[in-house]
Amino acid sequence: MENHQKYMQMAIILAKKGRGLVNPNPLVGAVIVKDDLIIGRGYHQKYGELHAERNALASCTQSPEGATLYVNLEPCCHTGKTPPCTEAIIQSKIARVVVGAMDPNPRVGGKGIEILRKNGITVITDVLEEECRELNEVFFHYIQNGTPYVVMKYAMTLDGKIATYSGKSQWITGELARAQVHQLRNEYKGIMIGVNTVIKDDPLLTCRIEEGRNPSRIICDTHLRTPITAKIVESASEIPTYIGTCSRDEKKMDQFRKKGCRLLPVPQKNEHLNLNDLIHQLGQKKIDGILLEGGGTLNYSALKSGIVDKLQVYIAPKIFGGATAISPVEGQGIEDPSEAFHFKDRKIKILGDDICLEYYKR
Ligand code: AOF
Ligand code: ZN
Repeated sequence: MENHQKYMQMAIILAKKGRGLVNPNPLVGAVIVKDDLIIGRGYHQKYGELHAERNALASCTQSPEGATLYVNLEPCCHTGKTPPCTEAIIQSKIARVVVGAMDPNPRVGGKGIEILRKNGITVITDVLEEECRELNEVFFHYIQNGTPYVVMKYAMTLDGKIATYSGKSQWITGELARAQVHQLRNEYKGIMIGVNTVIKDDPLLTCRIEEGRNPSRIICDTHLRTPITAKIVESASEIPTYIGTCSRDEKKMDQFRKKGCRLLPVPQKNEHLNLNDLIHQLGQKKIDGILLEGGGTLNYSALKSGIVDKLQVYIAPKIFGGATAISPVEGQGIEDPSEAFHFKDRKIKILGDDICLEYYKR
């Protein structure tokens, strides 16, 4: 019995070690197996450094000649920041390569596998393909669109509130859900909020896990109303901070620049800034994924402009009530249920007493 799935699972686990460190490149892990014995393993550790395949080959405890290499992404065949992995695989006399998902990077896109086969290497594809695609959903989106993958994330009560009528929101979910959120802040390159949230909550949006890294903060601020004394602004010299704005008040913009903020001039669309334009600019700045953390006005604009790729909703077993207590998506809303924003491919995670629902754009 072959253990393709077992070894691919190991490659995925290895790949995950690169989370937060390799953006905008993919998470890749590789395992080299000979006579059902693991003789090498490696993963892509840092952006611009050696790919998983080369790290695995370098770690081999015996000759990889005749061995099988498991890798969650099709090996590359181009010279980028590093030479093609296909070359290293061929040279090492690996006999067989088992691939999880094909690489949609136009510089690879099936050519990696073709080269391996031309050199007499047996290639097996699509092993745990779905898991491998999910692992790199950010990369797959970014390499094909050039814009960040946007995840709208919020936590609410059973009656759909994100704060009480007095505006207080700490805490809705339990510890497990909150820990997962910090994990996401470590993984996603960007975190986006609207100016109202800055004014109301004055958040820092940092990642509070050991050895984690902070995401770049992005404030959507049509009229440049962010308080110059906001914590985000005060910490902008240490943590990359972007302010997307339609304001052209150079004097005011300079005050923010002096604090280390990066201002992105964005055209206006209706009463708000054009989110599609903003995410294109962020894509050019190598921001491959964004956690959208509200508030309600921005969430509605994001849904309306079609930039939301994934929804992540945490639900806590509590009820706040209150006709004026706010909900996750505000704005004008739709008039008729037939105009609803639709999602697909539901996933449910249990986090203690809370649940986490994930849906994808339809
Ligand atoms: C990675 N790590 O382990 C694998 C990658 O610019 P480069 O040379 O680092 O190449 C990046 C591309 O290489 C990337 O977009 C993907 O298509 C391919 N595979 N990349 O960063 C890896 N296997
Ligand atoms: Zn490579």
